[in-house]
Amino acid sequence: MNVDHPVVMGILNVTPDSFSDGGKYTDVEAAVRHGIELHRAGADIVDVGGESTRPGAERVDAETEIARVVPVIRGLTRAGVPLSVDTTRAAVALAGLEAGASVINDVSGGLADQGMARVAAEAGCPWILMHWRGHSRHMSRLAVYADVVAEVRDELLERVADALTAGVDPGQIILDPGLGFAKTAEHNWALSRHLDVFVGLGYPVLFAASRKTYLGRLLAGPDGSPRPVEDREAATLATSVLAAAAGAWGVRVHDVTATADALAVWRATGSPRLRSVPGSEKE
Ligand code: PMM
Repeated sequence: MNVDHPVVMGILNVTPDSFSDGGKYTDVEAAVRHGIELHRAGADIVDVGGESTRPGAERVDAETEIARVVPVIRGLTRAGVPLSVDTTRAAVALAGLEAGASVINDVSGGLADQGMARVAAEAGCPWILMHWRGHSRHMSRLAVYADVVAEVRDELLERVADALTAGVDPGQIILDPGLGFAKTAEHNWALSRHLDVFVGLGYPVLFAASRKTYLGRLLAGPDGSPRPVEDREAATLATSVLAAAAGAWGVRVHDVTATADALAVWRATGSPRLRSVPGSEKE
């Protein structure tokens, strides 16, 4: 299936501690219900994650991650919802693919688990390679760049080179600059401003700003306190429309209904290009 708007990836975190939806969908039925709602609201893909990557988050083990995501992926696959599995672990990616997911969303771009490239190469599925420098617990220490746009680009190209060496086909690769992952607010703005640099690399680009801390900081109240997570939606919509205009392949968001509305306006106004939606052929 091709769509004439950026692919909308709806976020479904089956975690107790993700920054926006943590704790809401820890039981399988509620998670599956929400995933179906996201799809009906216009999500082309639903991204199922079982480990929080919020700054400072502690890791969970692979068994816990698998136990969280697999039943939800199975339930959503039965309902015909195209899915990605959001994980840095090869074992979890494999379990997610076997349960019905058709895309690997790896926030470490293959760095966290050397086995991920082999899983992606063997599955032949789309693999989202996000820019990453280390696990969430200590990533804020790694937010040091002389030229953030050039360094993120070059580090992503190293991830691509490793993936290709492992036998991954270039057509499987989707890039993501990794907003908020070892990035300060200034770094996120610079990457947003220069999204064309990433689009120009020739791979589809995913933009994932939804409700992130830098938007809360931008919209801080007079006392300097960041805008609460639930009140960052209008700012998120602005980022999605700007990313669409800059040529992003997709946006990863919490509020799919609002995003679909905003992108409908962009589509009616602009000059849309077709994007293919992985996994949608199953429907
Ligand atoms: N951010 C989060 C989780 N997964 N995946 C990609 N590809 N890009 C991201 O920026 C990204 C991600 C953390 O945010 P969440 O708690 O809203 O899922």
